[in-house]
Amino acid sequence: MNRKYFERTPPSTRMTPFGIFADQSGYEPQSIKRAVIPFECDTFEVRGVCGSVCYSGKTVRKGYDETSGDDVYIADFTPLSKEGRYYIQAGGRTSAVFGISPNVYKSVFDKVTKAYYFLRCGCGLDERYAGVWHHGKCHTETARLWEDRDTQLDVTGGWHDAGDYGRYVTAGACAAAHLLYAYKLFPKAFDEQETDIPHEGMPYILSEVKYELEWLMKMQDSEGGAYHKATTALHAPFVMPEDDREQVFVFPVSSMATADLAAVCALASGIYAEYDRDFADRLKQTAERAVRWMDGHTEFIGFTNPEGCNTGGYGERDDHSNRFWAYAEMYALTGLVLYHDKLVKSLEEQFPETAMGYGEVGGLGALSYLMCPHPQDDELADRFRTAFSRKAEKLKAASDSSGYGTAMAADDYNWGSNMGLMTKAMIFALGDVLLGDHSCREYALRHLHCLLGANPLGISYVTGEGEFRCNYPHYRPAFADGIEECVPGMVAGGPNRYLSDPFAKAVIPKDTPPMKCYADDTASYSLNEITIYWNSPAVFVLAYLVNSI
Ligand code: 9MR
Ligand code: ZN
Repeated sequence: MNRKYFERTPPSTRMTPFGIFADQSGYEPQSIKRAVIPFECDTFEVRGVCGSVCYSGKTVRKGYDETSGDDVYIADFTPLSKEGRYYIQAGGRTSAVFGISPNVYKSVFDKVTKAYYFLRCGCGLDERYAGVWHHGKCHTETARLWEDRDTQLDVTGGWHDAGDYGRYVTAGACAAAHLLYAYKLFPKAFDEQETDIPHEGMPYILSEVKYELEWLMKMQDSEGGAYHKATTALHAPFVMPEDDREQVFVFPVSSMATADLAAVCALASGIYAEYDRDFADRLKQTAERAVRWMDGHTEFIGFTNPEGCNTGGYGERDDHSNRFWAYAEMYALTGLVLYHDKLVKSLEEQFPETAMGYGEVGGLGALSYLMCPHPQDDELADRFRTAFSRKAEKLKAASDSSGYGTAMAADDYNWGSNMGLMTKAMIFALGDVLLGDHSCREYALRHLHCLLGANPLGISYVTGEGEFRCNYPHYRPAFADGIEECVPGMVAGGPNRYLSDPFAKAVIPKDTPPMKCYADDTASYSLNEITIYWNSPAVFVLAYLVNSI
């Protein structure tokens, strides 16, 4: 590994210069506006950037908050609705500058969406679209099957998964599905998206997701199964992607990858039909071949890394939720009773029916069923609606009792906790638009506020957004390009109380409260990596918020 990587002064010693924590993007004029003050004080002021006092109020003590270890006081400035740029002042300390404006999340929405362009593999990034972060073509050579090195395959394209340059089918299918559902539910948000990428006569987001779908389809073998991943044998050193010239291998088929491929291709086929008939047909054929493979392989075929390979495993304990999701999407696409029967049968197995992550995908299946244009079994639809509404109620209660306003329990601060934060906000978005519970919007916002700076470290977990933001993610190009400012729009994994890498163990004291177990440092892969499926829930939530302005 690059020597420089170890010799650099750890930026994790960078502390927030602010003592009061607010959403650094800001607040919509009519929304509830609260900042967190983690020290005793009675009054606060909100000042315009020019220094004039625009609002003053009394704080309310919320009490001791266990996940942060802070004694929390709330500064509520909801009545201040005038557009502008502000900061809060109390007890001799200040917050970062934030905005109040109707489209205050538009810019961060554009950034987290554009992040996918920066993660493209195999095409090179044009200066016209990528600005200073342009770079050459990567991973363009023919791959070889891990288990039969003489067999060569073209699996170029898709997005790099994360800080590493691997490409994994389950992770890619999940991220693409989040983006496709964001588009399906909140199309208006993408209508006006000005983000500049190569367009294909379809909305911006669909052009971007198409890039991943083309790759996903290449990962299908001749029998319909999906290879689990395409990566080098070992993680690349901290070099630019085009300088990673090791052989790419394609690893064996797994039943999770095959089911997820079927699901996402079926979902996509319905969406792209309006713009590109050929592409939609190819997606449908891929999905059909994958479900046929599933019918012929009812046993679980998992994945563990073979000896000699250390890239991501993405193993799962079972494929129950994956199969359910696949049949649900096939039914939504075709309306065929045979798929309805299969999805009902798949529910004989136990799995969480509201889960939205890359491992458990039951929530995506339930969402598919609820949005399906074909006849529904009332009882089943009710079951899914009830599951979502119970989940939302449970999360609301947790959020109401938490100092920083999120439904995150201590144990939720694990690897990639910002995915947990944003998938909870996804549940609230669905509670609002699917179940008609409009009180959910405020809860979704609270989770976004936490991501964007209303947290005990006073940091925005999105690169390029906010006055004090993460800038040194465990993301190879961010280190190797030599550019001080990180590519914008990347959501960092976030606090992880389990401190699962040597750097985290070395710099974070053991008894640190879960919400403070974070360091903005390239070296820490368990705290500060980025991934395509940590960004995608944020895109979903922001699309929901931007759509309803
Ligand atoms: O998010 C994954 C985490 O739960 C695992 O413990 C960890 C170790 O296997 O891997 C994480 O996933 C990584 C994947 O394996 C490779 N790409 C980056 C992912 C995020 O760190
Ligand atoms: Zn690449």
